[in-house]
Amino acid sequence: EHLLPLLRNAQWVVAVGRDAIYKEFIFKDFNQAFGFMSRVALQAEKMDHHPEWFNVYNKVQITLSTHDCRGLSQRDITLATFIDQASVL
Ligand code: H2B
Repeated sequence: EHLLPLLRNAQWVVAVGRDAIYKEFIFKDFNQAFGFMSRVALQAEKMDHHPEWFNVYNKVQITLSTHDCRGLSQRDITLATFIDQASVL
């Protein structure tokens, strides 16, 4: 239980073997996780910049990269910042 805040404070890390960043988010339950995903989805559409993500129940794993430049771009940093804010709403 006390491990969850640690996980949520974890920073984005460089994805293994990729020019991309990765972070895992843990929520109380599926409803919280999916609410978070909905907020991120709306922002992703606005930005035309979309996450690679995987959800199981209360866990959401997200990888961000820019296919257009086959690496990281400012758009990834901007979306990551939004995602962090959306995760503590
Ligand atoms: N999302 C991400 N993460 N990287 C991209 O390069 C990207 C995207 N390109 N969303 C956009 C859509 C592009 O494919 C469309 C055609 O605008």
